[in-house]
Amino acid sequence: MSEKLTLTDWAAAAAKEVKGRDLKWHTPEGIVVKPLYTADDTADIDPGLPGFAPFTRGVRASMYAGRPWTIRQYAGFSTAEASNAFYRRNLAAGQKGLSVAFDLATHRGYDSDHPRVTGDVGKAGVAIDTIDDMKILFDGIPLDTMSVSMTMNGAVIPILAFFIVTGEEQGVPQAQLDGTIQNDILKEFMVRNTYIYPPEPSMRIIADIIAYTSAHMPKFNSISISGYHMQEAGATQLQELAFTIADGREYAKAAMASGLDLDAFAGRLSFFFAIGMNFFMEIAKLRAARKLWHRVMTDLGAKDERSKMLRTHCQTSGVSLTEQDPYNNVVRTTVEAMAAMLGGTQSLHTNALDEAIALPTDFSARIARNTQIVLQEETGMTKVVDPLGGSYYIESLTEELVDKAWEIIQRVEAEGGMAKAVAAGWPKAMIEEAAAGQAARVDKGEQVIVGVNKYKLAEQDPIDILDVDNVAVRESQIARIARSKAGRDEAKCIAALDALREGARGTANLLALAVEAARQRATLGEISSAMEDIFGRYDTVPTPVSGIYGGAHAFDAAWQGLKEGVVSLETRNGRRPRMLVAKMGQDGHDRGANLVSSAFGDLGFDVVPGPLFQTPSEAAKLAIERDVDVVGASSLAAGHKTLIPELIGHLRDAGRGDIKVIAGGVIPAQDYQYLRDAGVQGIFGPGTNLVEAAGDVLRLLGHNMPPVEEAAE
Ligand code: MLC
Ligand code: 5AD
Repeated sequence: MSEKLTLTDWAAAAAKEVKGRDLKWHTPEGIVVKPLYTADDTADIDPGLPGFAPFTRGVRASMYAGRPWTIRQYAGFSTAEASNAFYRRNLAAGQKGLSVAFDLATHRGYDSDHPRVTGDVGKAGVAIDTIDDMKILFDGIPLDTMSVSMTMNGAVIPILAFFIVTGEEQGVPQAQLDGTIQNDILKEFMVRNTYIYPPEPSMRIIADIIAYTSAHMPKFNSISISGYHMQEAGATQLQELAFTIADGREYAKAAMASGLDLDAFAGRLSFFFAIGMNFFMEIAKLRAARKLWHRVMTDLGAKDERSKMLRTHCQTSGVSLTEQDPYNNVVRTTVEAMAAMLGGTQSLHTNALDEAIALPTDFSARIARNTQIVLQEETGMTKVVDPLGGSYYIESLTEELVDKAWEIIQRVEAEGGMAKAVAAGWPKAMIEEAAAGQAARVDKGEQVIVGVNKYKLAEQDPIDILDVDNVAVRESQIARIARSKAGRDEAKCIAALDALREGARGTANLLALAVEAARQRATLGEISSAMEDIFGRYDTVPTPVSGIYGGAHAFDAAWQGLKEGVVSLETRNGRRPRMLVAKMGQDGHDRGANLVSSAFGDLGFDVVPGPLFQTPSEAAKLAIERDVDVVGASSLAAGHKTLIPELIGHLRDAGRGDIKVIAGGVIPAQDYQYLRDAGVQGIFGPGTNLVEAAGDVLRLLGHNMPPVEEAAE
């Protein structure tokens, strides 16, 4: 019999194998992951049982052995007819729940005929202007049996009202409507930016919706408290976890403050997380989230155990996917989907392989959907509940995340809650710093992304992508708005809108009033602007972080060369090169724009961070007023073919065709020539290395730069 081996024996053996190299992994969360976990790490941990408090191992006793998670693919594009047909095809092919993506005009409360949204209609989701659109969207889809999620936060009141009245006109009473509305405004102010009203009335809207649904729609999830977009914006998993739970706590408190009993609504609060490539961290994150939520709700005084169950949807990470060598995305999404299921999600969206360039086609959507079906039906992975329960590593990582997130949640509480923290801006700044750090690691090759900074393809064939004919969609929407208005009783419609306006001034339930307006055929834009008349529309100016990207590159020769280039331009022109980073249309995805502002600022550029939601003419005006040398237009929501040529037109009309225009973001290779013909002088797609891009910009501004060496190689 050999002696019992100890950890010291293992450490000696491992050290010998790697010649003493340190094998600890310092994650962006500030967690030090060891190369080995043993029973010593979990001696004090009792994860409990699935279906029982604190639900670390899952909210159901039988979990997927009893019923697998819902395959719920988020989708929507162009018109209600096209999206309805797409949903029906997907349901016939094995999808189980619906999840509606609206276009950005709808998100921001504008009808399709509004002049601010010409580039956005039908592009990133489906255009919904009237109850007639909503009825077409769900035509032939029984709302009493199909659960429907709607990702809506800004224009929640008209959208939910349309949904309720659509049910009504299908013969489905409100009490039977099953689904979820995202309705999470705090993360909009933090990262996603499709808000309409200022924070205070926005929080009131949420309380009104929770009050209405808990009284009339017992099967409906009143909110989907979302961390997803934080991770997309660059948050670490720890930040995503902590801020999401803190947001949940804030909403529960807001609803209680409006007079509701916690247990009357808490069972219908729901969550939404991103699942990225850090496999075990993601599994631990979902387990930690459940344990934390149980703690928070117990603290707030919930009595019913159902009130303390964190039920969640997950979506595989969009930002983890690449334009380069896009078939790798199928592999990434599979790994992420496995993490979501091993973490115990209730519902899942798997991204399509063309994610980094366009919305899914039938082909890419099929592979994405089948990724889940294969996991559910071919692998046997659903047969055992929480199969990683008891894993030394997973259990100890779960606890570490719980403890670290709890510290952040306590800080939020100490400072008066999440609404105050969001107003103060520190969570957003923390996320942007994490994003800049991550971009620097990728651009320096320290964090590998296959096909982007390592194992690059010499040449890449373009793949077929979905292209929405935005002009045609807009015209057909405008025609339908006119028909809908022509068929209504104008006086009744005006009275309903007046009542809504009065309600906004007072304390009546806004959703109840909007349901009446929807019955009277008021449009989405009319309902939104009735409330805007009282609440106003919210605006912010971006404040890019500084020093993180530049700091990470401080000792790189290429970076130094760029800084010298900036200085030499300054010497030649008598001022630093000046760049407007423009965001046009209703596209609020500002991670790219903020990163560019921040990195170019670190290089010494004079950066003008443009406000969100400008029209092309407003962006041109700002560029001229600030006398910039170059405008960098960032586009992530498919408006580039409309908005950027218009911007160039306005600059030329004003006699400032000398101001150079470059474009960056989600721009498919198929569109490059179109943009070049329109006068765009540089195009930077997803996965662009900012050091290389800065070299290109300096060259464009007339500096004689040698090509920057590939940073990653
Ligand atoms: C589940 N059930 C079981 C069971 N498992 N019953 C017995 N045994 C088991 N093992 C029951 C549940 O209790 C429930 O009934 C019913 O089955 C449905 O299961 P569920 O687990 O609640 O799933 P689901 O209906 O799919 O709801 C999941 C959810 C919900 C609670 C997370 O909120 C949801 O669907 N969210 C989706 C959000 C979404 O799609 N978001 C997209 C964002 S995209 P009962 O009666 O208890 O309810 C985005 C991108 C962008 O945001 O644009 O930025
Ligand atoms: N259809 C399908 N997926 C979409 N996404 C956004 N809009 C749509 C849409 N209309 C997905 C992408 C993105 C995330 C926010 O949601 O994966 O990363």
